[in-house]
Amino acid sequence: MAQWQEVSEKSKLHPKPVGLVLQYGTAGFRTNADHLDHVMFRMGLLATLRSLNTKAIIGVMVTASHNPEEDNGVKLIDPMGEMLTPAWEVYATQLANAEQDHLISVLKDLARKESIDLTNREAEVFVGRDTRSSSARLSDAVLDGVTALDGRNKDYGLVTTPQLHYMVCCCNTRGGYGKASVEGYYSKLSQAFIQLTKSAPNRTDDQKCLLVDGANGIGALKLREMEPYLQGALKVSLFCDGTGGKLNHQCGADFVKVQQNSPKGIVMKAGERCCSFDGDADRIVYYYSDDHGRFHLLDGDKIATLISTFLKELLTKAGLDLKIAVVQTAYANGSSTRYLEDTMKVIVRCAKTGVKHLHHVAQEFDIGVYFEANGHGTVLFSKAAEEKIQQLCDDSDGERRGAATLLKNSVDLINQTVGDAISDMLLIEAILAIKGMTVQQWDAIYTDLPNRQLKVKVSDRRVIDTKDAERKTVSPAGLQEAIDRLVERHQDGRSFVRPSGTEDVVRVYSEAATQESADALGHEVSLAVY
Ligand code: NG1
Ligand code: ZN
Repeated sequence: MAQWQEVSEKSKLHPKPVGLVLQYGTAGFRTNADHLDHVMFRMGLLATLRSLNTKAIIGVMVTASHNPEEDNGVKLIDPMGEMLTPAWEVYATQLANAEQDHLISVLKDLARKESIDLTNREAEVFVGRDTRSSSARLSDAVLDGVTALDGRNKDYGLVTTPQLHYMVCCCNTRGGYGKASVEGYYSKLSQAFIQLTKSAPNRTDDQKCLLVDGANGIGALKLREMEPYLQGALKVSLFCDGTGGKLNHQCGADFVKVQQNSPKGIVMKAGERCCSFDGDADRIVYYYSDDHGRFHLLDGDKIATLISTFLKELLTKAGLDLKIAVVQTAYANGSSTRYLEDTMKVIVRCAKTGVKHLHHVAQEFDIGVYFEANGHGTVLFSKAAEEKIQQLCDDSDGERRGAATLLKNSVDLINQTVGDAISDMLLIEAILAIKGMTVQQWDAIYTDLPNRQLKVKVSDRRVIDTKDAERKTVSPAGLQEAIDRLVERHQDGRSFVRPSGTEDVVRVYSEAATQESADALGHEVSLAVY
């Protein structure tokens, strides 16, 4: 078939380094940008086949998120804006690792297995990229892959990861989710934010101010673009905006979360509300410095607590009987889980690391609030929940209608396709405004247990196998028993280890009653892993 010949010819322009093996992990493919040209071309091919398979538009985002500038990566977006389905992650890995001579047979195999009609010319792929210097040429390689299989493409250029998820979802739901353009995204979110903050008429100018660290990446660019749409309802002071510093270097959500410190060079006044995006703006963390100059982090767990409390209170006021749950991972601070279960009385579930796992669990509820501790998360509303909220807006009055309207505006403000730093930030700002809460009051809802995250380099991280949403190890033999013995020696101790899905390391997490104890436990467990 001529088509295969064309693919074969074009693939020679994107040769695979012999022997290079990569895996489609929790965040797609991610490695040094110099090793990714063939992967990008092949992901263009794969997205085209997935589009034919689903008869819908598929997204391809070129980004390595919080990784260093030298890295890059790629992830595919399925029709409703969600992460690529697991069976196709396997195909992605097979395709990326096929040596040049085997590429066509791997593709043919895939097409046969999935009964893909290759005579169909209806495939369409949306492509977006972050601000890395390698991203433009790598996204061109994706486009080459799409055209090699006669797919149509739309290149959105520089967009945040969640913006591309939003576009894919908008088009596949035929406008039902919003207008599929960056302007459509800005308008939808801004309108919802402005409506929500109208319920907080006494906001002072001080309360409207927010310091935002854009990680020197795409989030900074897009937030600046969005500002006029917000019509002064939020006053952003943007730093790490990409004009001077290097992407993710000593700034950004991952740096702040892991270092438990503010971005380098930022001057914070005591009590000032600050937040950091990551390199593709799908994560956010908040923080402030107190009167003694002490740094306080409000991570994904604190965000999930604030949002779920707000939504639960509105459900009560609206008299809506909807089942709300919070989905966390093993990295969630023990204090947050205890607070949510014991004080807030909401259902809490634990999922494996990687938002696709959390997303899946959240879909089981009327309202599923999911956040990784690192600040990656969103809220999902079931169709039935959205309909009930809409109905109440139309049919009720007084306090019930007021609460239903706030719920409706929250639904519109939230990017339900994936964690979104801009959307999460606006929701948090609106909640704080409506509740008249300072960042300190939000922080005081519960006190985090001191914790530590460490990385251990081992010769093969895959020897570590886990169960119980990664909270226990099953192999190598004896490791879990060793961790249990170490944990017992620390008050409020908890620790677990798991192989990273994005880096060649084993991650060690520990928490305990004091920082010294959490650090010591982390160190002891690292030695047990090594
Ligand atoms: P790995 O490298 O598998 O731990 C990291 C984050 C995840 C997720 C992915 C994708 C931690 C501990 N892990 O995964 O939560 O965000 O990157 O970006 O933060
Ligand atoms: Zn990210």
